[in-house]
Amino acid sequence: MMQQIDNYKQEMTAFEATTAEAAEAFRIKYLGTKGIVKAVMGEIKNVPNDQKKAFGQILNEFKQFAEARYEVLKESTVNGQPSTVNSIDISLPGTPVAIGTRHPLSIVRNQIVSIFKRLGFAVAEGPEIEDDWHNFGAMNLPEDHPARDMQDTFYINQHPAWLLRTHTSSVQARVMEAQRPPIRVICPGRVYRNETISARAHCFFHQIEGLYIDENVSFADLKQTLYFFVQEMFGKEVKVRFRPSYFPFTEPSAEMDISCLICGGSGCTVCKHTGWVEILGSGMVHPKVLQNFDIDPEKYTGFAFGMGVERVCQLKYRINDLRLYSQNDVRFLRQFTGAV
Ligand code: 2U9
Repeated sequence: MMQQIDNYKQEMTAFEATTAEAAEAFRIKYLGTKGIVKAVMGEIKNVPNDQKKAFGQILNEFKQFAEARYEVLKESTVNGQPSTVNSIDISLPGTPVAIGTRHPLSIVRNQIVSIFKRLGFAVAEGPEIEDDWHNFGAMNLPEDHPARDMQDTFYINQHPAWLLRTHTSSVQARVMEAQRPPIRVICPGRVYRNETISARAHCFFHQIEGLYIDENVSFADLKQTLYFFVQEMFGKEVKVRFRPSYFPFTEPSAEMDISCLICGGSGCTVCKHTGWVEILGSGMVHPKVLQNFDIDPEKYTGFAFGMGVERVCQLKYRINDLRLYSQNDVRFLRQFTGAV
């Protein structure tokens, strides 16, 4: 009987009335003298005496349920208006769903990653909290290198052997630990440096580093790969130049400039009237770094490069204050709605 009462309730809830006649049909079916509610109430005579009180309460509640439903159906068909209770008015305009915008750094990172993916580079990620070996030791940074200084690197107070990675090279180190050449990988991610925050410096920023190790990888491969990247990123007309440089993890090392996107090379404030702007650092992987991972430098060679995503973003969108990236100001972020 309890099951039967539940079924009737469901039936009543599902009953829709678009006309007064339909509401009346409901009344006759459920509340009429020969209706379902009366019939169910008649069952009380078959219930044992000690359960009569409890069952009586259930029957009363059932009757009230039917009456309340009838009132709703009747009300909603007044003036011949169809019932909107329990139904959706599909002619109403939808509730707008606020769609955010991709962060400019994500847009630029995705563009860079997709260019290198087309060249066959895999993507690897790693921890932001690192140990000294993966961040510094394996990268051939001497014990007294200034980057290891507390003034430049964030060390974890409770665990001084750990630090916040200062570059994503630590991810390449982990790849080299786990894999044998050929290795062709790019590592995007956030890195940390102990800097006072200003328009031109921040205590964290984003890098993309790349590493390619195989037999017969040469400086020509490095140049052509990075030239291809620049043309895809900034356009075919952009020129590049390499300047000799120094990094402990590469030898020889070079920094790459591109012709100024703003003035086309004729000289402006962005390129400080030189016609060139620096975009990334690069070089042939130092033999000691290869040896640190039991890769024979006589058999294998490789090139590596690193760039700041904020820097590429600055050149592409002319964003000249690093703090804008992390202030969460929607007036800044909404300007990138059209970008993918
Ligand atoms: C391994 C071996 C070598 C990665 C490299 C640079 C040059 C470089 C800077 C660019 C701007 C850092 O974001 S920045 O401040 N990076 O100039 N990075 S070569 O060299 C590696 C990496 C991993 C195993």
